Amino acid sequence: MHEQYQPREIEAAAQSHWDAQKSFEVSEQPGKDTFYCLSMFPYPSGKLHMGHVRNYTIGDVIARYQRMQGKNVLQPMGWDAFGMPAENAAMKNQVAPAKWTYENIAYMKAQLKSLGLAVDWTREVTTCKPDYYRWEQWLFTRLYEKGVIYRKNGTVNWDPVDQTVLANEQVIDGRGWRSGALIEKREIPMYYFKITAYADELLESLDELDGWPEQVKTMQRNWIGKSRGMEISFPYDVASIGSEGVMKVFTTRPDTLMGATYVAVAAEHPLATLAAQNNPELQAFIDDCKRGGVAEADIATQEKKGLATSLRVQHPLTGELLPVWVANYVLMNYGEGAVMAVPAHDERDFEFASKYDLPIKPVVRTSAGDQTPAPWQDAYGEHGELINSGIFDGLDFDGAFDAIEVALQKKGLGQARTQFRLRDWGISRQRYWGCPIPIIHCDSCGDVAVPEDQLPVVLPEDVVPDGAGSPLARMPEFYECSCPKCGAPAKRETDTMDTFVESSWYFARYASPNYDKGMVDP
Ligand code: ANZ
Ligand code: ZN
Repeated sequence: MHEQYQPREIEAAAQSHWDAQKSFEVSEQPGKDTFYCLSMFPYPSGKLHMGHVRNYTIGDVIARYQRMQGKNVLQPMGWDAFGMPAENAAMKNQVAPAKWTYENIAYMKAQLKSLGLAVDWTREVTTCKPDYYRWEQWLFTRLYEKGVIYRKNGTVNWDPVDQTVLANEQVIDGRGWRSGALIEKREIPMYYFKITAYADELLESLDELDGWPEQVKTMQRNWIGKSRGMEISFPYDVASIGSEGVMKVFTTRPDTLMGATYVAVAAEHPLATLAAQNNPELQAFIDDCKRGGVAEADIATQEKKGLATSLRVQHPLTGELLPVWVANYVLMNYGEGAVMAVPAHDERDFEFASKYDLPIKPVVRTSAGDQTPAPWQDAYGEHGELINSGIFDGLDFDGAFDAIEVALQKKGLGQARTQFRLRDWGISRQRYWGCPIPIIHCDSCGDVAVPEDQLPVVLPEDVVPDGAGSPLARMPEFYECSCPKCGAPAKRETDTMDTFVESSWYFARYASPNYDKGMVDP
């Protein structure tokens, strides 16, 4: 025996023995307990880094331990092989993303193998290969026909110099990473997965997830973000707005309705646009708000800023006229893009009202029992007994919720509703190195899903992108086609899917990676 551990000799011998024995190849064995040890598959970025080694070693320890317990253990490995880094490398080195990716996979696979992981390599999946992504396209067409995937306009970052759409991470301090040009927001048609239709199901299923850390489940719950509240309409003051209509808000605190002292809208709200028409200062403020980052976390922490407009709306119950403000803390894509502001009981409204000297009217008795305004230090956000609220005085939160709903319903100005924070998933990317979206655009038939017998829509692999938009959009040999419905000349979609679509289902493909009659062998 050697004094010292000799990894080259010992491990090479063990590994060639495992290879010869097919030690880690698994098949179904009725009666034997099963264990699926799934580690997140790597992006083939070039070489393994210590993070990979750490991660896959942990998985390997678990897999081997379970094997020693006598279980039939599946530990697969594959490649999350589409994505932007391959395009960036392609531009830098003038090499096709496909070639770069396949070379990285070969290199990293050799490295992974030298680690001697107990992986069943016969189940390797590579997401940029047609035998994988054809099933993703197949799923897309099924979901599209069911209406679970639909098309609508979405906002993208547009680089006016490079004439291309940029991913969020390619925008640095509001400028394009290559051109340095100021980025504009543009609306273009994109495809969406209707995940909001499953919001309740997703939320309820979290309760059934055993063994997951509570913080992770909480993060998921907050991400789905279910709120019970009320949609309340504030009728326009015709004298200042110039037309009839209502401004809607979503609130989780309808019990504080009698304490609303102003309303605030997002910079993108139609009332903000209207108010800015002959108000250059307001227009400049709106432009400034639109330029800022769109991340909710940034918006929550930034300094609250706003500008008054000359517009007024009526309080839905008292008819009192309330001023309309444009405020940077109101998000356009949540609720109705507008809030009824109750500075006495909402933190953000309190900060704003204090700054701009707007009235603060308490309508919930604090636990200390005080009820008259004067030197308010902070918003009181707890539920409690209503005060200063006329006929609703004395009610608690639930009582007030119901009574105010009834009062609003009588006037057709409000009703209870559930609001989710979750958004539908926009999966269109204006990039080359991704799974082609299997849609054909026909002038007479509209958007037609590619029929099953024409799948896969194969991505040409010998292309070197140059950064000026997707090369597919400049390749007639790719996009020229005929309509599957009427046969007329038509145009193939040139956008590709977000690479998270591939990494959403590879765990299932590992179960039957070579099955060619469907996504997974039933
Ligand atoms: C009045 C009010 C009074 C509110 C009060 C809170 C406390 P969650 O729980 O996250 O659903 N809100 C509604 N739409 C908004 C938007 N587009 N941008 C920013 N804020 C918005 O939050 C619901 C609350 O967030 C709503 O209830 C509204 O403020 C605000 F004492 O309405 B509340
Ligand atoms: Zn047609």
